Amino acid sequence: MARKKIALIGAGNIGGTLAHLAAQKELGDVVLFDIVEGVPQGKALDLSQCGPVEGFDASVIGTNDYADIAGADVVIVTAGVARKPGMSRDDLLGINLKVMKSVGEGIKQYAPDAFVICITNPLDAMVWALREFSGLPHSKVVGMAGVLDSARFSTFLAWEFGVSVRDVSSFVLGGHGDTMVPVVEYSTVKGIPVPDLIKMGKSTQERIDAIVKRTANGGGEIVALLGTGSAYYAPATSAIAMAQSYLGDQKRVLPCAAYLEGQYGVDGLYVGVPVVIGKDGVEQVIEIALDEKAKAGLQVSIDAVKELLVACKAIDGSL
Ligand code: TXD
Repeated sequence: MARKKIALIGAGNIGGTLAHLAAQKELGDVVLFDIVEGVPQGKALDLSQCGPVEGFDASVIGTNDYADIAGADVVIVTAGVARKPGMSRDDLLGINLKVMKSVGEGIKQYAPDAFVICITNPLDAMVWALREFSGLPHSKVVGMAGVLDSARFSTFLAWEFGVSVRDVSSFVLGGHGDTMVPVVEYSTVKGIPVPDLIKMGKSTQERIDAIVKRTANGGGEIVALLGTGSAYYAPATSAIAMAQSYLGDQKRVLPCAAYLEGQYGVDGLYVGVPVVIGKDGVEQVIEIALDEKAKAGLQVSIDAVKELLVACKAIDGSL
């Protein structure tokens, strides 16, 4: 059977890490694309030379030509620029929107049957724009944020309770970052909900509230420590889990930025919700009952996404 093909658009920190993980896990042959000449080729050569040591046969090539992504099964998009000092949120939006336009057109032309995972920020708006520009079905274009946010939440909960991260399952909804909504009632240690663990004296409401806050600021905490750039190991591994669920038809339940058509009272927006990812892409959106606090939190997220889409449409009249 021919190997699958994984195209990575953007060969920066996350793109390079994605290429390494995809090759190591033999998800398929890897094509690393960037507009900067030399960087994807250099990283691909370096990564190819991991093969003999790590024992993978996947090929890794670097390119500046979209034609090389032809027929990709999965496309993961990290292309764009990060916000720099002096740059407004709208400046960033304008730049990355243009990037999504070129990436979307490249995917439309060369990989229209791919499952597309967008990582570029501001995530909830960029995934929407990428879908618009690519014209792919909504079920085949998703945003990665929730897997990362819930991984951060689970890490902190495991530390708090002194248990294995494997026994922690945490639940987040909504946008990426500030507007994320961690749902504590659905977060568990081996099935025991966090509120019950508080009742059992394993933690306190105050400590859990602090963890929720730390999770929402999880990206910012790393940016501040690094001084330059943002997190890339956990963002990359999160997107790989989504790609694996698609390629292996695993039907994992993963929180992703997915297109809603009425679910959670939202129509026509990408919002972070639990979905089932299998061979058809997003196969189900799981709609859970929310209490008033979570509903209000989700509404804040939804309003923030709506605002971003208005700004996108003002910048690009074709949207
Ligand atoms: O949870 C999440 N979704 C995120 C999102 C978590 C962490 C970081 N998140 C965002 O991912 C971050 O704000 C950025 O928007 C992306 C990528 O982060 P990364 O750390 O990989 O950024 P880099 O290292 O700056 O890489 C971006 C690459 C760089 O090599 C550019 O040359 C390239 O994108 N680039 C392009 N590639 C293709 N096409 C175009 N037009 C283009 N423009 C820039």
